[in-house]
Amino acid sequence: MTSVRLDRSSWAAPPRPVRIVHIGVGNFSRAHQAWYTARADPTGAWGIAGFTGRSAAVADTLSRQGGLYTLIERGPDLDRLEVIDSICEVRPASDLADLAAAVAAAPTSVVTLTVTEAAYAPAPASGALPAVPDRLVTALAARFDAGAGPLAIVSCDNISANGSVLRDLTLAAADRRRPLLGAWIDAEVSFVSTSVDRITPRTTEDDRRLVQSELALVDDAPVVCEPFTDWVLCGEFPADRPHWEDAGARFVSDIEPWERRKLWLLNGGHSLLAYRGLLRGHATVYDAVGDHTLGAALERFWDLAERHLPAAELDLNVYRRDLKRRFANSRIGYPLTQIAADGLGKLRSRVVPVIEAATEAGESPEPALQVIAAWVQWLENVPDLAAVDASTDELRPVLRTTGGEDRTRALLGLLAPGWGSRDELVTATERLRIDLS
Ligand code: CS2
Repeated sequence: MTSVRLDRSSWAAPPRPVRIVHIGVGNFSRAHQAWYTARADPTGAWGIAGFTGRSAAVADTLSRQGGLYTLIERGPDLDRLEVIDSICEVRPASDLADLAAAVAAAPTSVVTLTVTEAAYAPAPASGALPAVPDRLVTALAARFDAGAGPLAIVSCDNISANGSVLRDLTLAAADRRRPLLGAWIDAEVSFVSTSVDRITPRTTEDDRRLVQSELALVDDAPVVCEPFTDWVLCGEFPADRPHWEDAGARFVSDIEPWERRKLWLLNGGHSLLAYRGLLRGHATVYDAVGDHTLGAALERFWDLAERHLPAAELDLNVYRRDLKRRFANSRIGYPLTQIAADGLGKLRSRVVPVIEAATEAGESPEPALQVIAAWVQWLENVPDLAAVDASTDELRPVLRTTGGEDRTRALLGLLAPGWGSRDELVTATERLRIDLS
């Protein structure tokens, strides 16, 4: 069978008009928000202009393909392939003038972001604000100057109260820039908090070959994800938005229970399996969850977390049962190294709050503390720190100059304010670390 290159010349529908700007085009946003938009809007009224995040590599490839790519939904038994056409253009993050122009354009009503947890943290040494809100402020200033009216900014990163955190950072960055800008943002720009969920492993050469053999398409940028997907949103859309609910998204008045359920149970569970699994020689979530010791540790962690979630509202039995099925999807092969990366930023949202909730209630946090202990032990053996954590500047001095309990203390100090001086937490973590080593 002859294959054709996937690009706009082989695609019947015209490019959609841009009404959404996305910052951080990567595999996850293409498996999630871009899929929701394509699914919710089959008539093609909503197009996305994408800007890359940390890695600009995908910009060239996707641009060559006119933004088109294949989404491979990988179930336990079969793959379902579909070409997604909601992204119309993709540019590198460095094109700040283009970003500003896209956000300032009157038809743009929504800006979505997937920029990773680390992008929301101020620089450790200088306390300087992170770069993403600064870029956002440049873009919002252009919209203010253009008189293009209100819009919604939708954070889709795995941190709690992501919309509110981004709002505070953006307003702080705006205040430093121009006096009236902050007031305009406050009045006209809404920051929507969301909980996002879809397991999206890295794409492999086999996936590219699969697209070629199944669809006769040469696609250099397919994305693989599990069939499950979830999106919970909370906040106003002062301009317009796609009917994402038609694709299954849920709009709620209080995001906290939903984001906690997802961050604590799924992401926290992932990190437990990643650090403990890598220490035990496993490679994927599927391998780790099948290890009886880790399966039991996961249940204990979930039991602890569940005691601090509003059970009635969240249908936790069903959620946990589904999670087990999702983790046991052998065909996803989700690499533990992918989860282990950027632990400092990730653990702050997914494991630290569980430990805090347990200690405040006078319970032993040990089922959650083991994740931190395993992270500390895993960091010990990482050959190239820069390759596994964006917070290298914070971690490197600690890893270079300390060892044993001092190192554990220093790492806990980085994870959460005051933790470095909580002796009982440091001793318990160090004891668990030694058990895992
Ligand atoms: C994972 C997440 O890599 C990780 O840290 O825990 O990417 C996880 O797969 C997604 O949040 C699932 O929605």
